[in-house]
Amino acid sequence: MSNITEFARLLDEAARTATEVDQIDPKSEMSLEDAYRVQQASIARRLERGEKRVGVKMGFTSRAKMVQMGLSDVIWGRLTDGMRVEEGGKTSFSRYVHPRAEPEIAFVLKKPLDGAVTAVEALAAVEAVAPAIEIIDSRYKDFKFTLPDVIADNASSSGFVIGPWCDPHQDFANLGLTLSIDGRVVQVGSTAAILAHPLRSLVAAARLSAAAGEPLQAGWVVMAGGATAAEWIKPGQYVSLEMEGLGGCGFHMG
Ligand code: OOG
Ligand code: MG
Repeated sequence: MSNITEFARLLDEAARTATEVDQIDPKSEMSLEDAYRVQQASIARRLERGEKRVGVKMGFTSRAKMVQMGLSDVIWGRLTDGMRVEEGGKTSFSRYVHPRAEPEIAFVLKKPLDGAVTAVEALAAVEAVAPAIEIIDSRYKDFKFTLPDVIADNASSSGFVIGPWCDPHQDFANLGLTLSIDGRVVQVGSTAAILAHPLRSLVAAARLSAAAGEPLQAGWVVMAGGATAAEWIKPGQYVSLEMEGLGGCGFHMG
């Protein structure tokens, strides 16, 4: 379908050049399958430019995020190495249209996870867990979108920062966390906000990725989704996350 290729080109170019675009499906007429086809084709363009696939991000896995964006279906997107921001490092504001940051927890896998798995099976495939910050940046004007829009736009995925990798055998079901900007706490929450247990997000990632024909691979990172609402980030700010028991991470928005 040429529409799919055309929307993929539009959204990939918008992301590449940090330029906002009109919503592609403001009336929500596109099927979710087609929206994911646009996402896949858009990421394929990044891979053709030499980026490497490194994992999956989950979206709308907490009530705080659903309420903030007015959508309630769990979505997912594809992560590439080009989206990685070094822990404690700097990312340039010019790479984004209107970035926001949100506190998450990340998994890295030591085994593939294919299809329907239990939480126990999912945990057995986890090499480590880490506190993480996602930088989301919708390519749509005013950060406004329908469900097909945001899926096509790779679930607003733009950057991710990962803190220290920790033993996954500690209990990470309900860890307190704070997100700070320039040292001022702006969001307080818990990993329990993520589907009541972040492992549920990994289980969903395994199911959805396999259904798309791209099962989770050993070495991939899975971002579990924002535990709180996201915060706007301005140039010059330092954004940091502290998570009970796991430590923290941060980045400069240059
Ligand atoms: C969509 C992405 C949602 C999350 O963690 O819930 C997401 C958005 O809010 O723009 O990344
Ligand atoms: Mg997120």
